[in-house]
Amino acid sequence: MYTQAIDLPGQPPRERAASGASDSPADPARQQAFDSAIEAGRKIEPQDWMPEAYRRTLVRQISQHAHSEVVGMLPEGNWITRAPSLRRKAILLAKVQDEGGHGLYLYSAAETLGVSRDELVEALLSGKAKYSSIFNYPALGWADMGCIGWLVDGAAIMNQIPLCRCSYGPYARAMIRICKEESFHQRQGYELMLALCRGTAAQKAMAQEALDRWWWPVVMMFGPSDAESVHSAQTMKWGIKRISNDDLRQKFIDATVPQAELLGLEIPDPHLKWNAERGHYDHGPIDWSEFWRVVDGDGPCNRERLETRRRAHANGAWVREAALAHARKRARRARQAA
Ligand code: FAQ
Repeated sequence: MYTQAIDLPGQPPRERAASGASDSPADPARQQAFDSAIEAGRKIEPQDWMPEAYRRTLVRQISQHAHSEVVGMLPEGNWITRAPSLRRKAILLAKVQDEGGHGLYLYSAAETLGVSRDELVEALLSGKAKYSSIFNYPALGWADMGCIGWLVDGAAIMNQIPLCRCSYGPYARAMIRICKEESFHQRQGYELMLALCRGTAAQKAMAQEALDRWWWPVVMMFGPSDAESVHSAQTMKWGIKRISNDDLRQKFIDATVPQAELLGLEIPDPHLKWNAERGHYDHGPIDWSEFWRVVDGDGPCNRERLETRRRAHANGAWVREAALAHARKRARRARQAA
């Protein structure tokens, strides 16, 4: 994986890709063109003028998303060598590779906004950048592979489908492909849960125990309640976010309860109840103190996850150096041949 922009000799340094981004309110015509595009549902592309705050918000969200995909490889990656059959191993391997690919599309989408891969990776490794809280929980047993696919990918799809309509073109297009792959991920997780739940009593107990641990962290994945969400109002105005955190959380719960019933598993929420008047499930209170503790770096695996990423990055230094040397050599040869 390249983590550096390649500035080849003789070429000017790479220009900021989103060259139109500006803090200056000076040009009302450009602001007007941007506002009209957003209102009309037209995509904003890297070469278009955009307000600096819009650019920064996208860099924040897309890079957090990319980091989540990359750190998200770790809980499942730990289980590849312990998969119980060749079929399960092949599925898990493919899924984890897909998550790595999602990270790459998303870093590329963020780079179109004028940040370098190096800056983004450095923000993750230094602990400055956020990534999804969910990946700071441990995967303790094989049933966790089912729960991650069924619930974590299920929640990810719920959040990402509306992002396919995001106002920023490169992000929206990346999400279309990612959602197709996430759909396979969710289905393989549910199928794994189904196999466990139709298996022995011990296998079903494993599935229930994993659901008991993953349920609330997944419910929290959608982010703080709408009342506490600092970014939602503006990102919804800009057409980046289309559905609020609480509404997505509700959609996820409504879709997941019947799936748990089919598995014969019990969701660990004594307050969970169908509310015919609202046409939705009511759920119990969310422990937001746990959510913020994990987001602020003190979850069960935050330190371990960052250390693993730092080690992997250091161990991959020789690959990046070799790839850059190869690219320079090819560029030199191309110039000589010209
Ligand atoms: N974890 O004002 P809001 C996946 C932060 S991909 C950590 O509501 P916003 C695939 C938030 O950043 C999962 N931090 O923020 C997979 C902000 O902090 P900041 C990732 C969180 O941006 C499956 C602050 O709280 N998906 O699972 C979380 O409007 C299996 C205030 O919050 C995406 O990133 C959290 N859960 O809404 C991979 C989707 N929630 O930046 C492997 C794109 C909130 O001011 C295996 N992102 N925060 O310092 C989004 O849709 C949004 O960014 C939200 C948050 C909904 C995550």
